[in-house]
Amino acid sequence: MAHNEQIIAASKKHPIVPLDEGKAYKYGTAGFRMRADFLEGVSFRVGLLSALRSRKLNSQAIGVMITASHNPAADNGIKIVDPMGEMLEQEWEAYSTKLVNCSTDQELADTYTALAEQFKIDLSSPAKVVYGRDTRPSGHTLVGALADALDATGTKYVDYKILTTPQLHYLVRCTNTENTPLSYGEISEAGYYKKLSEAFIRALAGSKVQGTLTVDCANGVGGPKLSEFLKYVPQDVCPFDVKVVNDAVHRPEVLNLDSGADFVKTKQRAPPSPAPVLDARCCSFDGDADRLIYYYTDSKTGFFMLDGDRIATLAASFIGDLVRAAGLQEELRTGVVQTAYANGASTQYIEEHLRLPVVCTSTGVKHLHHAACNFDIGVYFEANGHGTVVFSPDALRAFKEKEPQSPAQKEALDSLAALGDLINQTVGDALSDMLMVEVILAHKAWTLKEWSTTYSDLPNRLVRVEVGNKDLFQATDAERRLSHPPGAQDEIDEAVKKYTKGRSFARASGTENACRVYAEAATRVEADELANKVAAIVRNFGSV
Ligand code: G16
Repeated sequence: MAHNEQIIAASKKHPIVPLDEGKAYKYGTAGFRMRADFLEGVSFRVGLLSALRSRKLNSQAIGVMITASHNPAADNGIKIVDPMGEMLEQEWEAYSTKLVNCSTDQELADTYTALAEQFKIDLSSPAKVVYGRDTRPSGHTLVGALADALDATGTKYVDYKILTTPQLHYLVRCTNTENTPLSYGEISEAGYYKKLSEAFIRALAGSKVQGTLTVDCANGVGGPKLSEFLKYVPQDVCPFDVKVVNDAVHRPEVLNLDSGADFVKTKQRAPPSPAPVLDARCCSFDGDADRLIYYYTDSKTGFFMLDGDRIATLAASFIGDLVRAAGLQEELRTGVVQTAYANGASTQYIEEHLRLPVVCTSTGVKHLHHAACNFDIGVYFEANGHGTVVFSPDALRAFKEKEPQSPAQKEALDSLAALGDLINQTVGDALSDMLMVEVILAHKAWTLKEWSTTYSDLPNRLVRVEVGNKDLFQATDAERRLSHPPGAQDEIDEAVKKYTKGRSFARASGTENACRVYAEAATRVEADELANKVAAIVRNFGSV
Protein backbone atom coordinates (compact mmCIF):
# COMPACT_ATOMS: atom_id res chain seq x y z
CA MET A 1 0.00 0.00 0.00
CA ALA A 2 1.44 3.34 -0.99
CA HIS A 3 0.91 6.19 1.45
CA ASN A 4 1.14 9.07 -1.01
CA GLU A 5 -2.30 10.61 -0.55
CA GLN A 6 -2.14 10.46 3.22
CA ILE A 7 1.37 11.94 3.19
CA ILE A 8 0.38 14.83 0.94
CA ALA A 9 -2.71 15.62 3.05
CA ALA A 10 -0.80 15.47 6.36
CA SER A 11 2.20 17.37 5.03
CA LYS A 12 -0.02 20.35 4.22
CA LYS A 13 -0.55 20.77 7.98
CA HIS A 14 3.22 20.90 8.59
CA PRO A 15 4.79 22.84 5.71
CA ILE A 16 8.54 23.15 5.44
CA VAL A 17 9.89 26.69 5.91
CA PRO A 18 12.01 27.68 2.89
CA LEU A 19 15.55 28.69 3.84
CA ASP A 20 17.51 31.58 2.34
CA GLU A 21 18.76 31.22 -1.23
CA GLY A 22 21.62 28.70 -1.43
CA LYS A 23 20.95 27.21 2.02
CA ALA A 24 19.57 23.76 2.73
CA TYR A 25 18.53 21.80 5.82
CA LYS A 26 21.29 19.45 6.88
CA TYR A 27 21.53 16.47 9.22
CA GLY A 28 24.39 17.85 11.34
CA THR A 29 26.56 16.59 14.21
CA ALA A 30 23.47 15.48 16.13
CA GLY A 31 20.55 15.65 13.69
CA PHE A 32 18.65 18.70 12.47
CA ARG A 33 19.16 21.55 14.90
CA MET A 34 18.17 25.20 14.61
CA ARG A 35 15.59 27.74 15.75
CA ALA A 36 12.47 25.79 16.69
CA ASP A 37 10.16 27.74 14.36
CA PHE A 38 11.89 26.14 11.37
CA LEU A 39 11.42 22.59 12.57
CA GLU A 40 7.75 21.57 12.36
CA GLY A 41 8.01 20.47 8.70
CA VAL A 42 11.39 18.90 9.42
CA SER A 43 9.90 16.82 12.23
CA PHE A 44 7.09 15.62 9.95
CA ARG A 45 9.61 14.53 7.33
CA VAL A 46 11.84 12.84 9.90
CA GLY A 47 8.72 10.83 10.80
CA LEU A 48 8.49 9.63 7.20
CA LEU A 49 12.16 8.67 7.15
CA SER A 50 11.90 6.80 10.46
CA ALA A 51 8.93 4.81 9.17
CA LEU A 52 10.95 3.80 6.10
CA ARG A 53 13.98 2.94 8.23
CA SER A 54 11.92 0.71 10.53
CA ARG A 55 10.43 -1.18 7.58
CA LYS A 56 13.86 -1.48 5.97
CA LEU A 57 15.19 -3.05 9.19
CA ASN A 58 12.52 -5.75 9.48
CA SER A 59 10.08 -3.67 11.53
CA GLN A 60 12.53 -3.01 14.38
CA ALA A 61 11.73 0.11 16.40
CA ILE A 62 13.48 3.33 15.42
CA GLY A 63 13.89 6.17 17.94
CA VAL A 64 13.35 9.88 17.43
CA MET A 65 14.56 12.37 20.04
CA ILE A 66 13.36 15.97 19.98
CA THR A 67 16.05 18.03 21.68
CA ALA A 68 18.57 20.78 21.06
CA SER A 69 20.68 19.64 23.99
CA HIS A 70 23.18 22.38 24.90
CA ASN A 71 21.68 25.03 22.59
CA PRO A 72 19.67 28.00 23.85
CA ALA A 73 16.00 27.63 24.74
CA ALA A 74 14.71 29.06 21.42
CA ASP A 75 16.36 26.25 19.43
CA ASN A 76 15.25 22.70 19.05
CA GLY A 77 16.43 19.64 17.16
CA ILE A 78 15.48 16.21 15.90
CA LYS A 79 17.67 13.16 15.74
CA ILE A 80 17.09 9.59 14.72
CA VAL A 81 18.21 6.57 16.73
CA ASP A 82 18.93 3.16 15.15
CA PRO A 83 17.68 -0.15 16.64
CA MET A 84 20.52 -0.90 19.04
CA GLY A 85 20.28 2.63 20.44
CA GLU A 86 23.12 3.96 18.32
CA MET A 87 22.98 7.06 16.11
CA LEU A 88 21.38 6.78 12.66
CA GLU A 89 23.65 5.10 10.07
CA GLN A 90 25.39 7.85 8.15
CA GLU A 91 24.23 6.79 4.71
CA TRP A 92 20.67 7.37 5.90
CA GLU A 93 21.48 10.86 7.14
CA ALA A 94 21.73 11.78 3.46
CA TYR A 95 18.28 10.29 2.73
CA SER A 96 16.74 12.20 5.60
CA THR A 97 18.37 15.39 4.31
CA LYS A 98 16.92 14.64 0.88
CA LEU A 99 13.38 14.17 2.23
CA VAL A 100 13.56 17.25 4.42
CA ASN A 101 14.69 19.46 1.52
CA CYS A 102 11.84 18.50 -0.87
CA SER A 103 10.20 21.75 -1.89
CA THR A 104 6.61 20.55 -2.52
CA ASP A 105 4.30 17.99 -0.91
CA GLN A 106 4.16 16.08 -4.18
CA GLU A 107 7.96 15.96 -4.43
CA LEU A 108 8.04 14.75 -0.82
CA ALA A 109 5.60 11.90 -1.50
CA ASP A 110 7.47 10.96 -4.68
CA THR A 111 10.84 10.94 -2.88
CA TYR A 112 9.36 8.76 -0.12
CA THR A 113 8.09 6.28 -2.72
CA ALA A 114 11.39 6.37 -4.62
CA LEU A 115 13.33 5.58 -1.44
CA ALA A 116 10.95 2.69 -0.69
CA GLU A 117 11.55 1.34 -4.18
CA GLN A 118 15.31 1.85 -3.99
CA PHE A 119 15.50 -0.21 -0.79
CA LYS A 120 12.80 -2.71 -1.82
CA ILE A 121 10.77 -1.74 1.23
CA ASP A 122 7.38 -3.37 1.57
CA LEU A 123 5.20 -0.44 2.64
CA SER A 124 2.50 -2.76 3.95
CA SER A 125 4.84 -4.40 6.48
CA PRO A 126 4.67 -3.25 10.14
CA ALA A 127 6.76 -0.29 11.30
CA LYS A 128 7.44 1.09 14.77
CA VAL A 129 8.87 4.36 16.09
CA VAL A 130 9.40 5.37 19.72
CA TYR A 131 10.06 8.96 20.64
CA GLY A 132 10.64 11.44 23.45
CA ARG A 133 11.51 15.09 23.94
CA ASP A 134 13.34 17.37 26.31
CA THR A 135 11.67 20.17 28.30
CA ARG A 136 11.57 22.83 25.54
CA PRO A 137 8.00 24.07 25.04
CA SER A 138 8.43 23.86 21.24
CA GLY A 139 8.82 20.08 21.59
CA HIS A 140 5.06 19.70 21.88
CA THR A 141 4.35 20.96 18.33
CA LEU A 142 7.23 18.96 16.94
CA VAL A 143 6.01 15.65 18.33
CA GLY A 144 2.56 16.47 16.93
CA ALA A 145 4.05 16.78 13.44
CA LEU A 146 6.04 13.59 13.94
CA ALA A 147 2.95 11.64 15.03
CA ASP A 148 1.03 12.88 11.97
CA ALA A 149 3.75 11.45 9.71
CA LEU A 150 3.59 8.14 11.56
CA ASP A 151 -0.21 8.01 11.22
CA ALA A 152 0.02 8.84 7.52
CA THR A 153 2.41 5.94 6.96
CA GLY A 154 0.57 3.38 9.11
CA THR A 155 3.40 3.26 11.66
CA LYS A 156 2.87 2.19 15.28
CA TYR A 157 4.42 4.47 17.85
CA VAL A 158 5.03 5.03 21.53
CA ASP A 159 5.26 8.60 22.85
CA TYR A 160 7.50 8.48 25.95
CA LYS A 161 6.92 12.21 26.54
CA ILE A 162 9.70 13.97 28.44
CA LEU A 163 12.99 12.05 28.67
CA THR A 164 16.72 12.60 28.70
CA THR A 165 18.33 11.74 25.37
CA PRO A 166 20.17 8.69 26.77
CA GLN A 167 16.92 7.36 28.26
CA LEU A 168 15.38 7.35 24.79
CA HIS A 169 18.42 5.50 23.43
CA TYR A 170 18.06 2.97 26.26
CA LEU A 171 14.36 2.44 25.50
CA VAL A 172 15.03 1.87 21.80
CA ARG A 173 17.56 -0.85 22.59
CA CYS A 174 15.33 -2.47 25.20
CA THR A 175 12.41 -2.52 22.75
CA ASN A 176 14.44 -4.28 20.09
CA THR A 177 16.12 -6.80 22.36
CA GLU A 178 13.12 -7.79 24.49
CA ASN A 179 12.93 -11.55 25.08
CA THR A 180 16.25 -12.18 23.33
CA PRO A 181 19.59 -13.24 24.81
CA LEU A 182 20.73 -9.62 24.27
CA SER A 183 17.88 -8.19 26.37
CA TYR A 184 19.07 -4.77 27.55
CA GLY A 185 16.53 -4.14 30.31
CA GLU A 186 12.93 -3.43 31.18
CA ILE A 187 11.24 -1.24 28.54
CA SER A 188 10.31 1.67 30.77
CA GLU A 189 11.76 4.74 32.41
CA ALA A 190 11.48 2.95 35.76
CA GLY A 191 13.37 0.02 34.26
CA TYR A 192 16.22 2.39 33.40
CA TYR A 193 16.40 3.67 37.00
CA LYS A 194 16.23 0.16 38.44
CA LYS A 195 18.99 -1.10 36.17
CA LEU A 196 21.29 1.81 37.04
CA SER A 197 20.67 1.79 40.79
CA GLU A 198 21.15 -1.97 41.05
CA ALA A 199 24.39 -1.82 39.00
CA PHE A 200 25.59 1.19 41.02
CA ILE A 201 25.28 -0.74 44.28
CA ARG A 202 26.97 -3.80 42.78
CA ALA A 203 29.81 -1.72 41.30
CA LEU A 204 30.43 0.03 44.63
CA ALA A 205 30.77 -3.41 46.23
CA GLY A 206 30.68 -1.96 49.72
CA SER A 207 32.85 1.11 49.02
CA LYS A 208 31.23 4.31 50.24
CA VAL A 209 30.69 7.50 48.26
CA GLN A 210 32.26 10.30 50.32
CA GLY A 211 30.63 13.66 51.04
CA THR A 212 28.02 15.55 49.04
CA LEU A 213 27.86 15.74 45.27
CA THR A 214 26.27 18.90 43.85
CA VAL A 215 24.75 18.38 40.40
CA ASP A 216 23.93 21.37 38.18
CA CYS A 217 21.28 20.20 35.73
CA ALA A 218 21.34 23.22 33.35
CA ASN A 219 17.64 23.74 34.17
CA GLY A 220 16.94 20.89 31.80
CA VAL A 221 15.33 17.50 31.83
CA GLY A 222 18.24 16.00 33.81
CA GLY A 223 16.96 17.73 36.99
CA PRO A 224 13.67 15.91 37.46
CA LYS A 225 15.10 12.68 36.07
CA LEU A 226 18.02 12.69 38.49
CA SER A 227 15.65 13.37 41.39
CA GLU A 228 13.53 10.46 40.23
CA PHE A 229 16.57 8.18 39.97
CA LEU A 230 17.63 9.00 43.53
CA LYS A 231 14.37 7.50 44.80
CA TYR A 232 15.62 4.14 43.52
CA VAL A 233 18.84 4.25 45.55
CA PRO A 234 18.17 2.74 48.98
CA GLN A 235 19.95 5.15 51.33
CA ASP A 236 20.31 2.54 54.08
CA VAL A 237 22.22 0.21 51.76
CA CYS A 238 23.98 2.87 49.72
CA PRO A 239 24.17 6.36 51.22
CA PHE A 240 24.43 8.76 48.29
CA ASP A 241 24.15 12.43 49.19
CA VAL A 242 23.26 14.40 46.06
CA LYS A 243 22.23 18.04 45.91
CA VAL A 244 20.32 18.73 42.70
CA VAL A 245 20.65 22.39 41.60
CA ASN A 246 19.59 24.41 38.56
CA ASP A 247 16.56 22.22 37.97
CA ALA A 248 14.03 24.96 37.16
CA VAL A 249 12.32 23.17 34.28
CA HIS A 250 9.16 25.20 34.80
CA ARG A 251 11.09 28.25 33.53
CA PRO A 252 12.04 27.17 29.99
CA GLU A 253 13.81 30.47 29.27
CA VAL A 254 16.63 29.60 31.70
CA LEU A 255 17.51 26.29 30.01
CA ASN A 256 21.33 26.12 29.63
CA LEU A 257 21.54 29.75 30.74
CA ASP A 258 24.70 30.45 32.78
CA SER A 259 24.67 26.80 33.79
CA GLY A 260 25.27 23.33 32.46
CA ALA A 261 28.20 21.36 31.05
CA ASP A 262 28.62 23.49 27.93
CA PHE A 263 28.75 26.71 29.97
CA VAL A 264 31.32 25.25 32.38
CA LYS A 265 33.49 23.83 29.60
CA THR A 266 33.51 26.86 27.32
CA LYS A 267 33.69 29.56 30.02
CA GLN A 268 36.03 27.48 32.18
CA ARG A 269 34.23 28.52 35.32
CA ALA A 270 31.55 27.28 37.70
CA PRO A 271 27.94 28.38 37.16
CA PRO A 272 27.41 31.63 39.09
CA SER A 273 24.38 30.16 40.80
CA PRO A 274 24.38 28.59 43.32
CA ALA A 275 27.48 30.39 44.58
CA PRO A 276 30.46 27.99 44.42
CA VAL A 277 31.33 26.37 47.76
CA LEU A 278 35.03 25.83 48.41
CA ASP A 279 36.19 22.22 47.94
CA ALA A 280 32.68 20.96 47.14
CA ARG A 281 32.50 18.10 44.62
CA CYS A 282 30.39 19.44 41.75
CA CYS A 283 29.35 18.34 38.30
CA SER A 284 27.18 19.70 35.50
CA PHE A 285 24.87 17.98 33.01
CA ASP A 286 23.79 19.67 29.77
CA GLY A 287 20.22 20.41 28.65
CA ASP A 288 19.35 16.83 27.69
CA ALA A 289 21.68 15.12 30.17
CA ASP A 290 24.10 13.46 27.82
CA ARG A 291 27.20 15.44 28.78
CA LEU A 292 29.02 15.57 32.11
CA ILE A 293 31.76 17.83 33.49
CA TYR A 294 33.16 17.70 37.06
CA TYR A 295 34.83 20.63 38.88
CA TYR A 296 35.74 22.11 42.23
CA THR A 297 36.91 25.44 43.53
CA ASP A 298 39.61 25.73 46.16
CA SER A 299 41.15 28.68 47.95
CA LYS A 300 44.60 28.14 46.41
CA THR A 301 44.10 27.32 42.74
CA GLY A 302 40.55 28.63 42.27
CA PHE A 303 38.35 26.82 39.76
CA PHE A 304 39.50 23.42 38.47
CA MET A 305 37.66 21.49 35.78
CA LEU A 306 37.65 17.73 35.16
CA ASP A 307 36.27 17.43 31.65
CA GLY A 308 35.61 14.59 29.22
CA ASP A 309 39.34 13.95 28.78
CA ARG A 310 39.72 13.49 32.53
CA ILE A 311 36.69 11.20 32.69
CA ALA A 312 38.15 9.13 29.84
CA THR A 313 41.53 8.78 31.55
CA LEU A 314 39.93 7.93 34.90
CA ALA A 315 37.73 5.25 33.32
CA ALA A 316 40.49 3.82 31.12
CA SER A 317 42.90 3.58 34.03
CA PHE A 318 40.38 2.01 36.44
CA ILE A 319 38.96 -0.45 33.93
CA GLY A 320 42.48 -1.26 32.70
CA ASP A 321 43.50 -2.22 36.26
CA LEU A 322 40.39 -4.40 36.65
CA VAL A 323 41.05 -6.15 33.34
CA ARG A 324 44.59 -6.98 34.48
CA ALA A 325 43.35 -8.11 37.91
CA ALA A 326 40.81 -10.34 36.15
CA GLY A 327 43.57 -11.86 34.00
CA LEU A 328 41.88 -10.73 30.80
CA GLN A 329 44.54 -8.39 29.43
CA GLU A 330 45.69 -10.82 26.73
CA GLU A 331 42.14 -11.53 25.55
CA LEU A 332 40.59 -8.09 25.47
CA ARG A 333 41.81 -5.09 23.48
CA THR A 334 41.27 -1.77 25.22
CA GLY A 335 41.53 1.61 23.47
CA VAL A 336 40.53 5.25 23.85
CA VAL A 337 38.81 7.41 21.25
CA GLN A 338 39.09 11.20 21.31
CA THR A 339 38.59 14.15 18.97
CA ALA A 340 40.87 17.03 18.04
CA TYR A 341 39.49 18.94 21.07
CA ALA A 342 41.22 16.50 23.46
CA ASN A 343 43.92 18.20 25.45
CA GLY A 344 47.36 17.12 24.18
CA ALA A 345 48.40 16.26 27.74
CA SER A 346 45.55 13.75 28.07
CA THR A 347 46.51 12.01 24.83
CA GLN A 348 50.12 11.81 25.98
CA TYR A 349 49.04 10.44 29.38
CA ILE A 350 46.91 7.70 27.76
CA GLU A 351 49.61 6.66 25.31
CA GLU A 352 52.64 6.92 27.54
CA HIS A 353 51.33 6.28 31.04
CA LEU A 354 48.33 4.03 30.49
CA ARG A 355 50.00 2.53 27.40
CA LEU A 356 46.74 2.35 25.49
CA PRO A 357 46.14 3.15 21.82
CA VAL A 358 44.34 6.42 21.05
CA VAL A 359 42.21 6.97 17.94
CA CYS A 360 41.17 10.47 16.84
CA THR A 361 37.85 10.96 15.00
CA SER A 362 35.76 13.89 13.81
CA THR A 363 33.49 15.61 16.34
CA GLY A 364 30.20 13.87 17.09
CA VAL A 365 29.58 10.87 19.30
CA LYS A 366 28.35 9.03 16.22
CA HIS A 367 31.96 8.97 14.95
CA LEU A 368 33.54 8.15 18.32
CA HIS A 369 31.07 5.38 19.13
CA HIS A 370 31.78 3.67 15.84
CA ALA A 371 35.56 3.78 16.40
CA ALA A 372 35.21 2.60 20.01
CA CYS A 373 33.33 -0.50 18.85
CA ASN A 374 36.54 -1.67 17.14
CA PHE A 375 37.95 -2.43 20.61
CA ASP A 376 36.71 -4.98 23.15
CA ILE A 377 36.72 -2.14 25.65
CA GLY A 378 36.35 1.20 23.88
CA VAL A 379 36.52 4.28 26.08
CA TYR A 380 35.30 7.34 24.20
CA PHE A 381 34.77 10.85 25.46
CA GLU A 382 34.73 14.23 23.79
CA ALA A 383 36.44 16.92 25.83
CA ASN A 384 33.00 18.54 26.23
CA GLY A 385 31.97 15.62 28.46
CA HIS A 386 30.01 13.56 25.96
CA GLY A 387 30.93 9.90 25.91
CA THR A 388 30.76 6.43 27.38
CA VAL A 389 32.59 3.10 27.52
CA VAL A 390 31.47 0.32 25.20
CA PHE A 391 32.12 -3.36 25.82
CA SER A 392 32.13 -5.97 23.03
CA PRO A 393 29.92 -9.06 23.38
CA ASP A 394 33.16 -11.05 23.97
CA ALA A 395 34.13 -8.75 26.83
CA LEU A 396 30.70 -8.92 28.48
CA ARG A 397 30.71 -12.70 28.14
CA ALA A 398 34.19 -12.97 29.67
CA PHE A 399 33.17 -10.81 32.68
CA LYS A 400 30.28 -13.15 33.42
CA GLU A 401 31.67 -16.53 32.38
CA LYS A 402 35.41 -16.59 33.05
CA GLU A 403 36.24 -19.00 35.86
CA PRO A 404 38.01 -16.95 38.57
CA GLN A 405 41.31 -18.35 39.85
CA SER A 406 41.32 -16.40 43.13
CA PRO A 407 38.99 -14.26 45.26
CA ALA A 408 40.74 -11.14 43.90
CA GLN A 409 40.06 -12.25 40.36
CA LYS A 410 36.41 -12.90 41.19
CA GLU A 411 36.11 -9.42 42.67
CA ALA A 412 37.58 -7.86 39.51
CA LEU A 413 35.27 -9.88 37.24
CA ASP A 414 32.22 -8.92 39.33
CA SER A 415 33.22 -5.25 39.20
CA LEU A 416 33.64 -5.39 35.42
CA ALA A 417 30.25 -7.08 35.03
CA ALA A 418 28.64 -4.41 37.22
CA LEU A 419 30.28 -1.64 35.17
CA GLY A 420 28.97 -3.29 32.01
CA ASP A 421 25.44 -2.80 33.36
CA LEU A 422 26.06 0.62 34.89
CA ILE A 423 27.60 2.29 31.85
CA ASN A 424 25.08 3.11 29.14
CA GLN A 425 26.15 1.06 26.12
CA THR A 426 24.08 3.00 23.63
CA VAL A 427 25.37 6.56 23.94
CA GLY A 428 27.00 9.08 26.31
CA ASP A 429 24.79 9.47 29.38
CA ALA A 430 25.50 12.09 32.05
CA LEU A 431 23.65 10.20 34.80
CA SER A 432 25.27 6.84 34.08
CA ASP A 433 28.71 8.44 33.56
CA MET A 434 28.35 10.32 36.84
CA LEU A 435 27.60 7.07 38.68
CA MET A 436 30.66 5.49 37.04
CA VAL A 437 32.88 8.38 38.19
CA GLU A 438 31.41 8.18 41.71
CA VAL A 439 32.12 4.43 41.83
CA ILE A 440 35.72 4.92 40.73
CA LEU A 441 36.35 7.78 43.16
CA ALA A 442 34.81 5.71 45.98
CA HIS A 443 37.03 2.71 45.18
CA LYS A 444 40.15 4.84 44.99
CA ALA A 445 39.04 6.95 47.99
CA TRP A 446 39.94 9.98 45.88
CA THR A 447 38.76 13.56 46.12
CA LEU A 448 38.51 15.60 42.92
CA LYS A 449 41.82 17.20 43.86
CA GLU A 450 43.52 13.81 43.92
CA TRP A 451 41.93 12.93 40.59
CA SER A 452 43.20 16.23 39.14
CA THR A 453 46.84 15.42 39.88
CA THR A 454 47.09 12.52 37.42
CA TYR A 455 48.48 14.87 34.72
CA SER A 456 48.61 18.61 33.97
CA ASP A 457 46.47 19.97 31.16
CA LEU A 458 48.02 22.26 28.60
CA PRO A 459 46.30 25.64 28.90
CA ASN A 460 43.59 25.81 26.24
CA ARG A 461 40.82 28.01 24.94
CA LEU A 462 37.67 27.32 22.94
CA VAL A 463 36.16 30.25 21.03
CA ARG A 464 32.86 30.51 19.17
CA VAL A 465 33.14 32.67 16.04
CA GLU A 466 30.08 33.93 14.18
CA VAL A 467 30.64 34.15 10.42
CA GLY A 468 28.49 35.05 7.43
CA ASN A 469 28.44 31.51 6.07
CA LYS A 470 29.90 28.72 8.17
CA ASP A 471 29.54 26.28 5.25
CA LEU A 472 32.59 27.93 3.65
CA PHE A 473 34.67 26.12 6.26
CA GLN A 474 35.36 22.52 5.35
CA ALA A 475 37.62 20.36 7.46
CA THR A 476 39.75 17.31 6.80
CA ASP A 477 42.06 14.97 8.76
CA ALA A 478 39.58 14.26 11.62
CA GLU A 479 38.76 17.99 11.53
CA ARG A 480 42.29 18.97 12.50
CA ARG A 481 42.82 20.97 9.28
CA LEU A 482 40.75 23.15 6.99
CA SER A 483 40.64 22.25 3.29
CA HIS A 484 38.45 25.30 2.56
CA PRO A 485 38.41 28.25 2.21
CA PRO A 486 41.73 28.17 0.35
CA GLY A 487 44.54 29.85 2.26
CA ALA A 488 42.90 29.75 5.70
CA GLN A 489 44.85 26.71 6.93
CA ASP A 490 48.18 28.25 5.79
CA GLU A 491 47.48 31.29 7.94
CA ILE A 492 46.54 29.09 10.92
CA ASP A 493 49.77 27.10 10.47
CA GLU A 494 51.79 30.33 10.45
CA ALA A 495 50.12 31.47 13.68
CA VAL A 496 50.61 28.12 15.44
CA LYS A 497 54.35 27.99 14.59
CA LYS A 498 55.02 30.95 16.85
CA TYR A 499 53.91 29.21 20.08
CA THR A 500 55.63 26.66 22.28
CA LYS A 501 53.53 23.48 22.32
CA GLY A 502 51.05 25.38 20.13
CA ARG A 503 48.17 23.55 18.48
CA SER A 504 45.04 25.04 17.02
CA PHE A 505 42.27 24.23 14.58
CA ALA A 506 39.00 25.67 13.33
CA ARG A 507 35.84 23.94 12.12
CA ALA A 508 32.21 24.71 11.41
CA SER A 509 29.88 23.64 14.22
CA GLY A 510 27.30 21.04 13.25
CA THR A 511 24.84 22.16 15.92
CA GLU A 512 25.14 25.95 15.94
CA ASN A 513 25.34 28.65 13.31
CA ALA A 514 29.00 29.40 14.05
CA CYS A 515 32.58 28.17 13.74
CA ARG A 516 34.59 26.86 16.66
CA VAL A 517 38.27 27.55 17.27
CA TYR A 518 40.37 25.49 19.68
CA ALA A 519 43.89 26.45 20.76
CA GLU A 520 46.35 25.14 23.30
CA ALA A 521 49.86 26.28 24.17
CA ALA A 522 52.45 26.17 26.92
CA THR A 523 50.96 29.03 28.95
CA ARG A 524 47.52 30.51 29.58
CA VAL A 525 48.46 33.81 27.94
CA GLU A 526 49.81 32.05 24.84
CA ALA A 527 46.76 29.78 24.53
CA ASP A 528 44.43 32.80 24.70
CA GLU A 529 46.55 34.76 22.24
CA LEU A 530 46.70 31.88 19.75
CA ALA A 531 42.93 31.29 20.02
CA ASN A 532 42.26 34.97 19.36
CA LYS A 533 44.60 35.03 16.37
CA VAL A 534 43.00 31.98 14.80
CA ALA A 535 39.53 33.37 15.55
CA ALA A 536 40.52 36.55 13.69
CA ILE A 537 41.67 34.47 10.70
CA VAL A 538 38.33 32.63 10.68
CA ARG A 539 36.38 35.88 10.99
CA ASN A 540 38.34 37.32 8.11
CA PHE A 541 37.86 34.35 5.77
CA GLY A 542 34.23 33.97 6.87
CA SER A 543 33.26 37.48 5.92
CA VAL A 544 34.33 37.02 2.28
C1 G16 B 1 26.34 17.39 20.06
C2 G16 B 1 27.00 16.10 19.68
C3 G16 B 1 28.40 16.07 20.26
C4 G16 B 1 29.17 17.29 19.79
C5 G16 B 1 28.40 18.57 20.11
C6 G16 B 1 29.03 19.80 19.49
O1 G16 B 1 26.25 17.46 21.45
O2 G16 B 1 26.23 15.02 20.14
O3 G16 B 1 29.02 14.88 19.85
O4 G16 B 1 30.41 17.36 20.40
O5 G16 B 1 27.09 18.48 19.58
O6 G16 B 1 29.09 19.64 18.09
P1 G16 B 1 29.48 20.82 17.14
O7 G16 B 1 30.84 21.28 17.57
O8 G16 B 1 29.47 20.22 15.75
O9 G16 B 1 28.48 21.91 17.32
P2 G16 B 1 24.92 17.88 22.19
O10 G16 B 1 25.20 17.63 23.62
O11 G16 B 1 24.68 19.31 21.84
O12 G16 B 1 23.89 16.96 21.58
